[in-house]
Amino acid sequence: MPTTPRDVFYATTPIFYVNADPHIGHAYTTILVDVAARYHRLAGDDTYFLTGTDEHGEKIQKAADAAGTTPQAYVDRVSETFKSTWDKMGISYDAFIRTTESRHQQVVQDILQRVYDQGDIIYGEYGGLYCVKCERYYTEKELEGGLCPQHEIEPEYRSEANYFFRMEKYRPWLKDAIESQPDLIRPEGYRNEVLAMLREPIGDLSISRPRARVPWGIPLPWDSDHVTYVWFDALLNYYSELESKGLVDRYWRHAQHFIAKDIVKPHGVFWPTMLKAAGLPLFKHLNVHGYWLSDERKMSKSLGNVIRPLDLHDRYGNDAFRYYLMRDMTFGLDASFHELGLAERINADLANDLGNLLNRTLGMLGKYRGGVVPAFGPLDADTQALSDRFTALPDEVLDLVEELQFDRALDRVMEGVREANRYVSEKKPWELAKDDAKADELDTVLRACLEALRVASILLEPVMPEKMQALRTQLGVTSDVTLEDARRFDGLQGGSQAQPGEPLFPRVDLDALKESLAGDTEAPAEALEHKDTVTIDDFAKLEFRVAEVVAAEDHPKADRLLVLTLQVGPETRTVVSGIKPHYTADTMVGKKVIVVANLAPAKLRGIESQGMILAAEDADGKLSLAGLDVDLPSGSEVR
Ligand code: ME8
Repeated sequence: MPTTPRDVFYATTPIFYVNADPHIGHAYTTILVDVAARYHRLAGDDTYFLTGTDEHGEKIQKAADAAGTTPQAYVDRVSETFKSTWDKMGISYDAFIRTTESRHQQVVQDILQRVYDQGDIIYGEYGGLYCVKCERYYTEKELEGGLCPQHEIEPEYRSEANYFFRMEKYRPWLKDAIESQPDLIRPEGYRNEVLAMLREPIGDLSISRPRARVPWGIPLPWDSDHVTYVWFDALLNYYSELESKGLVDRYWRHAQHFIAKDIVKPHGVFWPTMLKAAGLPLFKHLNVHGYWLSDERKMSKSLGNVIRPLDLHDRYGNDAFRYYLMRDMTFGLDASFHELGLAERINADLANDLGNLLNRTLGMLGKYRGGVVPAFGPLDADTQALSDRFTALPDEVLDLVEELQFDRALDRVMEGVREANRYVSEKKPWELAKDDAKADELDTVLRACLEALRVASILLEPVMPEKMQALRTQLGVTSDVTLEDARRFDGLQGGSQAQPGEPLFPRVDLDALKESLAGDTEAPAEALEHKDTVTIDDFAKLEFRVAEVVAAEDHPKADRLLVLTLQVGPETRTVVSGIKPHYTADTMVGKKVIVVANLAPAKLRGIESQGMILAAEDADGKLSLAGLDVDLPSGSEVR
């Protein structure tokens, strides 16, 4: 029987920029919201899960130019890549919004007009330091060593006549709102970060760009010479989705945004003040997680350390990958992504603890009871304790999920599984099986293990949807389950037949993995140096791009090195190159070169090089840069 919903859960991921394909950072937030949504659905909550893509702005326009295509064709293609990646990964989103959809644009224009009419948008001149990759101005104080803290690039000075949203006016209100609602921004560290921003003037927010410079955006309804600043446009997706579908009353006040720490300011400062000015209520929570680091650094295309989610999903299976991401990150803190860590986690928790309980239980059930699920005999104290532990788990797990402690929620279930394994070792069913007088006791032990597996499978299903259904199929349960089914320790049908199958989580061969990981980092460079043959797969790992040298200078600490600033499509990066005896700094500017774009960054005499440019060398050591026959835009791929 359908029950009345316990609660309402409206959850959003950031809408991702379409200037690059999805990496595991994007996958993490999306999987996280998927997991949260699945727990809420399991609890019977009225759940709505929104994701999508952020498709306007200068950065997208530049990426489209670099790809030699129109912005619309470009955003259509990359948005589809995001969508199909999430589909392949079984993400259960209820809606996928694109900011180029007319239903979204309409809501943005309506809200802009409303805020303009009430006098909260004014026209003025502004100059400041702007990071194109973040699409926002930075104050001197926010920069680290003069660089954008997110992208480690120097912001450019810009001054423009734009429309401004009178954000500063709402600062006292926002400070009060955050102070009076301690869990509005969670975890606390990020709440404090926003409160610290609000201790000083936040200024007014430039919310338009001249159309002559940035045509790719939503025109301001009262002045079509200007388009809407991408953040003002993008943040409104969370609301336009509901507004355009008549769902505001049902979901808006339950909104929970999930983001990483890179976009705390737009979400913690711009967004609430925009809502206030538009006369709309605040969201319920802003939930901020940390970064997945690769090589101990934030993953980014320009640093060449991006991990692609589908590679891992293909290699280890979707569910094991999801389990690792959820188990190995504590919400709010950074975590390091290591393939070896992923494999070790699979072996320890999934193959050893859970897989072992399933295999030994079904093995014994087959051997001693022909695979037929027995009824419980009398419950002894140990079995009762196991039952108590498992029936308490659903509430514990949901409470932890509510507090965003997904890692602890999973660990609670796994502790239960480990406890069940200990119970088997102590009860020694193989001994009980030798004594006919202990048949009831044996039934009890087998049944208790089957029930433990069933309950664990329900509570782990939001994280591992396919494998946990497969697990229950092996137990002989094929019907849908609810949270209520997890609250009982007698949910199986006595007399039903188990259906043992393939092991759910094969062990990963760690030695082989270590060898291949060591090989991965050395193979391409070494093979090229020694002119060994490489496989097509090795070659496909390298990414070559056309780059334009926009600045060059001598390395301050090395005679033979030049420090080049390259424009690679929309990205700017630094490459340190040993071409100096043959090319001087001033002759390099303006040249088109070919760069190995996904080389791990390396420091050369104190300056980090984010790639390598190609040059031919003759027997006398004379160099000639590899170039293009016909001029192509920077960022073009070389295959
Ligand atoms: O900022 N670790 O889009 P974006 C964890 N379009 N999460 C990561 C991550 C990492 N290393 N890297 C990225 C934008 N993410 C705007 C958002 S919303 C109205 C507009 C995830 O494509 C994380 O969720 O740069 C982060 O906040 C988001 O990707 C940034 O995605």
